[in-house]
Amino acid sequence: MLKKKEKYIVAVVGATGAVGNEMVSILEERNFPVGQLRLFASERSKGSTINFHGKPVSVEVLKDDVFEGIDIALFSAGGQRSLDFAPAAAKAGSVVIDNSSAWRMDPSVPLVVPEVNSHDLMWHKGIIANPNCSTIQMVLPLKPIHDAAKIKRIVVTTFQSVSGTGMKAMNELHEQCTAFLNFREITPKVYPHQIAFNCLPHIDSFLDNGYTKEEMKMVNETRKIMGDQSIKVTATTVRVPVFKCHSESVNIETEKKLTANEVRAILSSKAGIVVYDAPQKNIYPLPIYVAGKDETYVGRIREDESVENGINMWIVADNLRKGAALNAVQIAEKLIE
Ligand code: 25A
Ligand code: L14
Repeated sequence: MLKKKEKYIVAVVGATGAVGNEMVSILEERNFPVGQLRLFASERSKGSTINFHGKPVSVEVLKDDVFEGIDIALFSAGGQRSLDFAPAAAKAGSVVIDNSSAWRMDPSVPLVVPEVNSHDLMWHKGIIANPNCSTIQMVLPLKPIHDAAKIKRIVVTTFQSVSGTGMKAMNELHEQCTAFLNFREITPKVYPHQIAFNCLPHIDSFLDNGYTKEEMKMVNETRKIMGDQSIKVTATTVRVPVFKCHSESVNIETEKKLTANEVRAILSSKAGIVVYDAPQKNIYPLPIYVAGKDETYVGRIREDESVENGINMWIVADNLRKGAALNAVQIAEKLIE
């Protein structure tokens, strides 16, 4: 467990990736009490450096025996690395905050969005899981609505940016757009189809039930974070040619009736949420404006006229920040509070 200190030795595993990079800059921005920063990636990145508070920090190769003395280890190097190295880190006394899906549904691992269920941090045993990006931005506004009116069912469709897949996918979208506009041939590499000027109803791999893993993560993680197995969830996850921010069309049915104005009032007072909802003035959340922001933006709040107690809304958040790196750093902040 973490002992109270003035400054902590913090590691970022997968530091050269899209999420890892963001973790380093968020630790700096929020002035997290870092005594020493250790950066890890694969052999490929050996010798490269990343600046932290104006000073270059060298990237080291990840090995089992590097964790001695590290207080907090933020992992974002893919699921396999988390399975392979998080237990060794926890055994060495580090608290691991893991961004992959490897440990999320393990009953001995808390799955935490600080604004929603920071109480679950109490029972961690060395590994804490950071939820899926699409799930984080959905449960953040839905939890206070659930507390007020009990959500019975959620129907969600996502519009997910390519940065969720990592740096390679961001480069691929850029290259395909350039190729398309110059009448050059496009050869997909990261995704099974062209992503430029297209939408792919396919994120992560397909399961026997016809859903993707990403869709089932939204179902199972939502229930675990909200602490309510009775909530029914169905999801369709779609990759869109956007660089940063995931958007979501969310429909909920509640036990108690809520008007659109009541929902706006509930959400307006909550930390981490911005109600951005004046459609007559063309005001609604957009990925290009929410990119780089910490808050989750909610708009297009309206009553679903096809059912008795239903609400529709449009939710946008920066998937690399609240969806990944920021949420992980906020968990670390709670731990040292
Ligand atoms: O293994 P998985 O489960 O399939 O998942 C790996 C993918 O998950 C992304 C990650 O993006 C990667 O594409 N990812 C991780 N967490 C995520 C999250 N929460 C997530 N996506 C969404 N949500 P990435 O490429 O941006 O970051 C990868 C980071 O992990 C480091 N890493 C990889 N293998 C490692 C390792 N670290 C330690 N030990 C290992 N064995 C990786 O470091 C990076 O920091 P790197 O040194 O390998 O990357 C340096 C540059 O090389 C590029 N690159 C990555 N893979 C390849 C590659 N270049 C060529 N060929 C490749 N196969 C990276 O873009 C990086 O810039
Ligand atoms: O479970 O957009 O963290 O491809 C990693 C990949 C979330 C989605 C996870 C993507 C996923 C992400």
